[in-house]
Amino acid sequence: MMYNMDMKIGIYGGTFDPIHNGHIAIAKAVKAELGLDSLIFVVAADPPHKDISGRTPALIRLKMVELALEDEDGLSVSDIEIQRGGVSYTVETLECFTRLHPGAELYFILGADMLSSFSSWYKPDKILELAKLAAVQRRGQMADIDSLASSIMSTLGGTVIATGVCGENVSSTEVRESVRDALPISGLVPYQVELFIYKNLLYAPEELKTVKTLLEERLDESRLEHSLLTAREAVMLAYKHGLNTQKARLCGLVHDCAKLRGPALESYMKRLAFKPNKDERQNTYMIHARLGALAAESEYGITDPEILNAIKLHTLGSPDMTPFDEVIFLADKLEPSREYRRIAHIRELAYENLDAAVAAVIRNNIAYNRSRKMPVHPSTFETLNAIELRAKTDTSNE
Ligand code: DND
Repeated sequence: MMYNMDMKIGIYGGTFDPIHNGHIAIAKAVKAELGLDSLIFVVAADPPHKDISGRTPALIRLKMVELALEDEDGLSVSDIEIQRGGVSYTVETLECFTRLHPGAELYFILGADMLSSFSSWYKPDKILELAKLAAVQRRGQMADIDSLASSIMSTLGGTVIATGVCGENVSSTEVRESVRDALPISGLVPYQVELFIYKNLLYAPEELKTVKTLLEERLDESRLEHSLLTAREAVMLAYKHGLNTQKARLCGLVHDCAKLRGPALESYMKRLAFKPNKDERQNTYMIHARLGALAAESEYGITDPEILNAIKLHTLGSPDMTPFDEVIFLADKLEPSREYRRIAHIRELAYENLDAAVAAVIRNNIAYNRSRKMPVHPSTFETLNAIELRAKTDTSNE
């Protein structure tokens, strides 16, 4: 965007670890209330008031802001503090923007928590010479921003606007803790940010990162991404159906740990002393399910029978699948990168009725195989009949 002399530019500084829906709603509301021509998120390299060493690298936080703002008109992101390096003093950032856009009117946006500590920032009087402050409230932590604004103006001068904007009660800490605890974050961050967090296993416990490192050694990039997204879908489905989300996430992540081909599969089977049965020898795509359960136990140290069983059943299913088995089966078939006819409908169904969704996936698979003149494994029909019957019973009991 071209900047004119008399433009009003909002500067929204933050650590954004990660950016959340509250930040975006605030930016839009402040922009509208103050009639700003543009609003720039500035990602801090090293915020002066927080020790973020060992946390998410600045370029990753920047990437998440870029993803979040992809479709947002009038909102953009700057890497000025990252380029500058060192401690991200706001005064230096505002000096840069003043040089870049001489004559523009700058507004620095900040939450009430930041406003209350503003007097102790580096060169606060200089900040107020360079920009007006625009303070926003935060639901659940309401502060008297009118008094704070008056007191700053009387001691330091400048202009502090107590806007009428109030951010939702959401925080980056809540997002990080929710991911750590395997709770859904879909309402907290934009969809693309959510997928990025899962694909990169950000904020996840160390044990999972160890699992990812092992998977990286075995699986190609797209299989690994599928596994990470299956973990995401498994969390969402398990949460919706009242099941253990931590177990579902781990199971989703490792479900394809033995999905190898050709010589790599042969040597993996040999290494784990796995003997394929007749069926598996004829349909080699089936091997990874039982082999995966064996690998999960011997290589990844997973002993939970519920997880091991769900890995075993995730390809073909079985007539007596438990809800946990169904969650993993469905997460594998419905994760966000999957695309096929009717997937949107089946996804919706999966959040209402697991049996009905499993039956729909199986019917879909049968139709697909038939259309390509590929055989359908005989057990599929037995499973479909049993699950369809259960789905009908579920609906008639509602
Ligand atoms: P945070 O890490 O606190 O921001 O950083 C705030 C900004 O202040 C950064 O640009 C810092 O470099 C700058 N700062 C702080 C202290 C000293 C100095 C500079 C100095 O130069 O000496 P977050 O990523 O956590 O959040 C971004 C902003 O959004 C913050 O102002 C926060 O208060 C606000 N916010 C909300 N406001 C209302 N409702 C919510 C909010 N969530 C975040 N739900």
